[in-house]
Amino acid sequence: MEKYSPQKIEKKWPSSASASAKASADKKAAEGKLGYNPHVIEKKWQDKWEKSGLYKADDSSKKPKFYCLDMFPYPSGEGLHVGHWRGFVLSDVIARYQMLKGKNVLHPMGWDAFGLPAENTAIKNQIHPRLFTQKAIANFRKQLKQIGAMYNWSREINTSEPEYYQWTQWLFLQLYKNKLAYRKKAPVNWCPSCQTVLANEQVVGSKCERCESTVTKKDLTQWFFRITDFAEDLLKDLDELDWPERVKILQRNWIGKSEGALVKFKIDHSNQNIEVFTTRPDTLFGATFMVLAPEHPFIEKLKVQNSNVKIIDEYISKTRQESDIDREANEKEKTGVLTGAYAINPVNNQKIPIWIADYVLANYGTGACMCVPAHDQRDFEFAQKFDLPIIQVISQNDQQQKLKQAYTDEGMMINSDSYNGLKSSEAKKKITQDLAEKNIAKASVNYRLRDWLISRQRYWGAPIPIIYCQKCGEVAVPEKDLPIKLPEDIEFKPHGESPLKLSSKFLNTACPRCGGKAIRETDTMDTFVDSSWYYFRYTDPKNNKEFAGQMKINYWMGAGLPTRSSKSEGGVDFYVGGIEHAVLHLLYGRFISKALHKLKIINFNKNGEPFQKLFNIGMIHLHGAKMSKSKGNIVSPDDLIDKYGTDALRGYELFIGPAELDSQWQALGISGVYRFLEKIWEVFNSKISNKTQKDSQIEQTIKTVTEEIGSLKLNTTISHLMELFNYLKKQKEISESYARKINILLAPFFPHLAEELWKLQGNQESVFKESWPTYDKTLVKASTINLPIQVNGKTRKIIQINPEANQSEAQKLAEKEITQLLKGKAIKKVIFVPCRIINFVIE
Ligand code: ANZ
Ligand code: ZN
Repeated sequence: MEKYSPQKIEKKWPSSASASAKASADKKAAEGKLGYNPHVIEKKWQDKWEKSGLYKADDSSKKPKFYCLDMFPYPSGEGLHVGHWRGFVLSDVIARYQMLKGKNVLHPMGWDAFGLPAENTAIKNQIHPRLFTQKAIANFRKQLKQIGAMYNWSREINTSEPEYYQWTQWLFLQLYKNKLAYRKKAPVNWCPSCQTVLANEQVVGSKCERCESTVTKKDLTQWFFRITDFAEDLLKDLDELDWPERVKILQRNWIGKSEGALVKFKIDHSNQNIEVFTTRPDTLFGATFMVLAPEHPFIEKLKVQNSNVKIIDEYISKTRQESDIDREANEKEKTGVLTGAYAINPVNNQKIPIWIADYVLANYGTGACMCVPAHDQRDFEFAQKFDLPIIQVISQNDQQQKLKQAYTDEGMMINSDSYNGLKSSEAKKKITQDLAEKNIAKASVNYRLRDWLISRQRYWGAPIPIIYCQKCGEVAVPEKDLPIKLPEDIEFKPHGESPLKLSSKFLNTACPRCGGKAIRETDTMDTFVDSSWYYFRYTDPKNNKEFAGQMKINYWMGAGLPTRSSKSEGGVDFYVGGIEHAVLHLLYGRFISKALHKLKIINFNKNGEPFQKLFNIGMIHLHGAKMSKSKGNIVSPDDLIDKYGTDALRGYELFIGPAELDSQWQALGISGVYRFLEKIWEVFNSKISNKTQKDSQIEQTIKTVTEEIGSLKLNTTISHLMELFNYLKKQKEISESYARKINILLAPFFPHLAEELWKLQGNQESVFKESWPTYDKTLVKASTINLPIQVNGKTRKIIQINPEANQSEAQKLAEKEITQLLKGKAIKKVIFVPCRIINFVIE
């Protein structure tokens, strides 16, 4: 990249404008034409837009609303790179398009400013996290303003400011009052390097997500949010959302619903039972041993009359070093120890040995497992290693086979007494029923989802508003006393306990109930709590009486789009962010919104779903790796803007590839977009005339661009616009009326250039006050789009359909295509998302 040489560059050009861009502007100047000069027009319009308040969302508008949201960034010291920019550009195009479609658009920005990274950087660089964060925010804000995005900056929020976290604390109190926040002692994931507890979600392959140290276990009293109360709603309401299927799948797997039964096994020579959870009661006759998790409470009782005590203790202490993820890993060689005790299989009274093994987890099901090596791969491996009997009870036909691995499919029952010959799926019901009559089994549902561990022994977060009184015990801070402010002068280096413990001014307080001596909770909240509700705050960011006013929530989060299916209408209309938030943030956000909905604190829609439509932006790669600071392959937008201007960079970010896919950054790609913008400039400055004109190519482009914005195919939109200008360049003249339309068409993508051209055509008002152009239907080809037909969420066929087709038209066509699949099946529900999918939910 060129170096800064002030002598060579005129005032108009910023520091390192590219030689070619400058040369071409010079050439035009010589020809007496005013060249395309992004550096002058971009800054000018950014200032004007800000001054005129063009993008201020109006809370009391009668217009329909459109809430367009970017996942707010965590302000790191590194600033934004072009990979981050991609999502911000995309959402801005949509926000501007919706504005031109006559919507009252809310497009806010703010900072997810609390959290470990800021604290760690602060510790490393010996600077207070608040100072560090403020500096990083100032840089981010500057960078984001350069995008020329229509952010409503007057609604900026910062989660680390008391004006914000007061309401995070208030949220905690609402959950606490309603028993959705509670404390318990639990083995937690502990990062020895960050010196803090991590949520399961923050442990990646048994390593700390942040610092990659190996995570260990520690028993601590911790605060939890009862997200498990919402497991079923979080699962079932996913169906109605206009989200990428892969995100839904990730959430479904995370919630992990399993239907099965609890079965009681008697312990031999004892009057006690051990209960197991199984998803396959049909395999009971094949259960040849039982395994307890090393943490299972029964083990203490067993040890009393056991000669194996030492071996058992050693084994247990070894497993305590391992994370659940390690313990469950398939590749892991099976280990275990015998307890010496036996259980009685309730279906055939067989004595089966009880083992202890780490592959059974303490906090899933009952922490005890009936083991069927013939039909469960883990049990199969365990049985082979310890030479335990393998009895096949389900078969593809009705024959026993020599099994080389577990047979996990359904099939025909064998070796199972009176159940022989039944289909395994029937036997599953029947065995459960028969045992239920004898009070030995009952149907049961299990979720993998665990309650959300929200306490952190760290400084840079919102203090948990709880006080411990010597007399009254645990007391909630009264709402009127919020915020509980973070003390500023504090030793925040980690030492295993919360740094807040070291501040006696913070720690010691009076009990709000009895006035006696008390101390404060010193843990702070996980930053995912801050981001679980921030989208509400944008609707009413300055409110100091409520977390956000009802009316404003209802307007901005209410049912915006009339085409939505019944239940989860409303919420944020368009939410853009990376796939890395598929589980954590998006699940927590849904949970908190649903919890507030259930507590009747909000009611903007029927089920509290906060994000109607989600878009995952693909990542940008360079030199074969995802762009990131740690890979050292970052391209900063700042230098490119210096060279080519913002509009060119915006265009290239869109042009690089389908927005939902990962794409390769090409250093020279942006200069092609720059030349395209020069062409636009030239056409507008040389061809407009007052003749009247009908032109099918222009009409067609209006139609195509409109449809492509709707289906978010913005890379092809840019190429269609390029084709249009190649065409226009060959024309002698363009009518004024077409020029207006094309000018508006360009505006969402290249707002500065479009605004300037609009002005040059003699318009006084902003181009964004116009409405989106229409086209002459008689002059365009009828078009079709691809619509996937799904059955129970699985794509079965893709049909070509008119993009404007409504549900009944689409359904009629689709049903015809999949008559075979629907034959004899009752359709329970049809989910239709225009231009996206039609999904038949059948029995
Ligand atoms: C007997 C059986 C036979 C099982 C068979 C499976 C297949 P999902 O589907 O993930 O819910 N299990 C139960 N509790 C467990 C625990 N705490 N740790 C590890 N495994 C546990 O898994 C449910 C199955 O995992 C249960 O069904 C149980 O094994 C095992 F052919 O019971 B099954
Ligand atoms: Zn008290």
